[in-house]
Amino acid sequence: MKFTATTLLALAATVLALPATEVQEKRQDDHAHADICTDANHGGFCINFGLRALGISHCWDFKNGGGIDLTAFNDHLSSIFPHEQGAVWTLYENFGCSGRSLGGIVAPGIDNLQSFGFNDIASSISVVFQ
Ligand SMILES: [Ca+2]
Repeated sequence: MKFTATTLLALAATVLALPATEVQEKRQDDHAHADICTDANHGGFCINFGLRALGISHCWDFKNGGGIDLTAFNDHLSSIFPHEQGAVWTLYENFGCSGRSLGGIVAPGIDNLQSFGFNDIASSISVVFQ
């Protein structure tokens, strides 16, 4: 097979471009997921909640907004079950990731937030990959 100079340059450009594309896709798809529930042990009302893993800079309030209504969880969250290994979740007492917090929540999660003095308290949430 015979390559022209143009073909070789095009191949080289393609190879060089791949890593940058992969990094960009990874960032865009950098979501973590967790089942969040209104009662202990996966009880009550649960949803599979996905959140961009950007830490406190992408704080999410348990209210109606951003295309999802999480008001049912505000001051009613009782158990949380992260899906991805390496994702570390934090719950906060108030909106805007403020007030008391309960961090270091990792898979398989917490069956009863009462054990950590955080039952029916959380009003916002964040997550990072570590
Ligand atoms: Ca609260």
